[in-house]
Amino acid sequence: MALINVAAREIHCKIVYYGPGMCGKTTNLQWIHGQVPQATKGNLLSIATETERTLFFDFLPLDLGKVRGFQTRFHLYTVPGQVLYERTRVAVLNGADGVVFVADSQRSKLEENVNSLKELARNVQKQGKRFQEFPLVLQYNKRDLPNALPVAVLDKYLNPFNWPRFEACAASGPGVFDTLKGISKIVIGKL
Ligand SMILES: Nc1nc2c(ncn2[C@@H]2O[C@H](COP(=O)(O)OP(=O)(O)OP(=O)(O)O)[C@@H](O)[C@H]2O)c(=O)[nH]1
Ligand SMILES: [Mg+2]
Repeated sequence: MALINVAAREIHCKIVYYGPGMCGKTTNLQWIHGQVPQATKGNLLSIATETERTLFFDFLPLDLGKVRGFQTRFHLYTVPGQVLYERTRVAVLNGADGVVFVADSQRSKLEENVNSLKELARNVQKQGKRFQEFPLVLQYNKRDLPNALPVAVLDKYLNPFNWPRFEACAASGPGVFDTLKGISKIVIGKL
């Protein structure tokens, strides 16, 4: 649940980027960090192995302006995507106000995407929430690659509930902010 500090007139929201290994979660945060003005962001904290795979999470604090006189502070997190880190994902997911599920559009990654989404559903349900009603947007990343599946195919396998979904190339930027705006709108709408 979002943390509301009435005295300081601040709302803190936690957004988690979830998805299979190497789908581009960290790249999303790096792009956002590279684009937003200094005054509105904190430092991007990344804890990665030497191969740059996320070990625990990446963290980026952002100020997204005012909602009814309250300053909204967004805390963006990524999870480590490698299968064996599920316990870390559960911990990072805890208390999330919204999730961006980043899918890797490549044909060879379809099964990994499906498994990761199923795992997410399980973990949301374990927190006592209904997955279908959970604030979530999908991002189909790596649209630039020649082996990217058509969006209609990804929709068929990954979007049973018609979540808002965005095509992106996180490495070069297109779609990254549309995705962030999409989830922010949903999270703020729920406050
Ligand atoms: N071609 C292409 N490559 C991308 C895109 N987005 C990310 N990548 C590359 O995919 C690789 C993995 O990206 P990361 O952002 O580290 O992936 P991650 O989801 O954080 O991976 P884990 O931390 O291991 O879970 C990197 O080499 C990125 O440069 C994209 O839109 N297009
Ligand atoms: Mg990462």
